[in-house]
Amino acid sequence: MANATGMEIERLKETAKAIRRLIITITTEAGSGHPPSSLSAVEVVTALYFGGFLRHHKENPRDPLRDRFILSKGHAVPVLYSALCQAGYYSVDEIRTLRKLGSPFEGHPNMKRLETMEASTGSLGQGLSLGVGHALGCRLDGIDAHTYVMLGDGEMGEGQVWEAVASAEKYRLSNLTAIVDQNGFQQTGSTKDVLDLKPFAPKFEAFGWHTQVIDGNSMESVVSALETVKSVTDRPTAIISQTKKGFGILPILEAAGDLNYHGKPLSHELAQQALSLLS
Ligand SMILES: Cc1ncc(C[n+]2csc(CCOP(=O)(O)OP(=O)(O)O)c2C)c(N)n1
Ligand SMILES: [Mg+2]
Repeated sequence: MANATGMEIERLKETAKAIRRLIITITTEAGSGHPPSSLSAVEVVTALYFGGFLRHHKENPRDPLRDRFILSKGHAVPVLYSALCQAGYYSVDEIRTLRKLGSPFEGHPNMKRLETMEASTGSLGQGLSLGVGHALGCRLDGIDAHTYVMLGDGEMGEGQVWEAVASAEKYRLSNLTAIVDQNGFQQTGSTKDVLDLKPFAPKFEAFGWHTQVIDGNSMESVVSALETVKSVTDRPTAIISQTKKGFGILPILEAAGDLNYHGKPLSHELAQQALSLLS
């Protein structure tokens, strides 16, 4: 979506809202899951799938020529199921089976159950290494495809992430983009309190990556950052996406006195309130 018009941005914002509604609906119905972790990532996932950045085909999800999106913070998979539903891959009824016994819509992405899942993630720290593999593999096969990996800010404390950061630069993987969903929280509290890694941008830059810091809940900023990524042809790219965990339903989390609200679905009553906020 080079030079996205105001109308296109508005369309993406409406799509983001619909995806947020689906996230609330399916996690409340499941009675478990991670709605706030999913909600912070909505603008990025929406722009990738609906803004023309991620080449994907409903008819052939494993097309070798596809671009890849790896959700390394796999617990946020309701955002991905909801985006794929919105894109017509799955019906609402299908994704409503989230976390139910026998459903392929598991609590974390399972690539053996769903061919739209690029990687089986959930054990944090591994997705960027998988992304390096995809990016290298595509290059070796002469495939002009881009791999995007989304990581959590808590996840950045995993040592394996930094091995992947170093190796991506060694191979000058300009077909790889890491997106850090910096929502300020992880499982047990604020990311700064649990393990304060200080600003991410200088670290990526020190490893030789092209790096942008953006407001990740602003569709305009996300679209513009993804456009910039396309112009970088000599090294891997990082987007530090500063977001709010639970973006879209913050008044509800505030009223509940828990801005992290990690790993908890909304009650049916709170979900109704959330859906009217998102209408
Ligand atoms: C290796 C590993 N350790 C611990 C966990 C448990 N866990 C699930 S979510 C989470 C917090 C992740 O925080 P962050 O990466 O910031 O993602 P957010 O939920 O904030 O989007 C943790 C520690 C895990 N899934 N994998
Ligand atoms: Mg986080």
